[in-house]
Amino acid sequence: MLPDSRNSPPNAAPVVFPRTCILLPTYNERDNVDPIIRAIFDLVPDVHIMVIDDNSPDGTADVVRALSREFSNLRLLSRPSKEGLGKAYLDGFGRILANGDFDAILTMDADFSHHPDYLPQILAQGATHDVVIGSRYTSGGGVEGWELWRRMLSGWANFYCRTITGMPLRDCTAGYIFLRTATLRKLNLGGIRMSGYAFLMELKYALWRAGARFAEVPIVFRCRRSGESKISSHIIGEGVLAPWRLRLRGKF
Ligand SMILES: Nc1nc2c(ncn2[C@@H]2O[C@H](COP(=O)(O)OP(=O)(O)OP(=O)(O)O)[C@@H](O)[C@H]2O)c(=O)[nH]1
Ligand SMILES: [Mg+2]
Repeated sequence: MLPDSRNSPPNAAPVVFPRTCILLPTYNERDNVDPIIRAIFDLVPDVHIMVIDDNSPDGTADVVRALSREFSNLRLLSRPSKEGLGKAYLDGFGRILANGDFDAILTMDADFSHHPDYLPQILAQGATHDVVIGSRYTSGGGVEGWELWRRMLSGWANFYCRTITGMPLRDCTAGYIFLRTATLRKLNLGGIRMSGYAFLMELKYALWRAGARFAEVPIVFRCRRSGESKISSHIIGEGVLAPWRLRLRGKF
């Protein structure tokens, strides 16, 4: 446990953060990766960051290699090819669990949609919860800059997922997630097969079924700062089927 007194009012007991490794998946995030790593270390210098890059053709990994000479808490997991968000995260989870040095993992996008400013609050909630979600759909949260179709798709997807699976979460497709490693160890990670948004639902569903204590911290999700989205019709299609697959799996 690492005390971080910068986030406490004078004379208050310091907020105690769990020892956390932030996983940043990247595919063609060359222009975002340097500023986001600096922004994270500026706010929470004691965390570790693992960038999980799927051999981005734009040279994202080279930027991370250069930065790792400046920041000793930064490492790069370089994977041979693009396999989707789910596979990238599972690879990162496996390495963190094998390593055993961390109390918690935090997943976040590298494009500033998940702003680092929320980290102190999410980590503070992590002291008393197994899972903390940076949530767009809890009171005080929101989305800025998305076209109408994307807002409607995301809002509908959450309502749909909650209704079909019974998960009592406001933001079932969120990717800004703090997870205790002890809770993650209870899951059969080898059984998690989905990718994209479906992976994010499957992970939360597995955590919920394992009895995890959840908190949702409101965040405003903003459009990516630079570069292109990797969302595709395949990712959306898998997301539409995911709640039904999870519900059926839960029954048998
Ligand atoms: N390692 C790895 N990272 C990925 C892959 N696909 C997406 N990512 C990263 O995962 C995060 C989320 O992907 P985005 O493309 O931003 O998806 P999104 O947030 O749904 O779409 P936008 O809002 O349009 O940006 C970003 O940091 C991506 O670089 C992948 O196949 N492998
Ligand atoms: Mg994004």
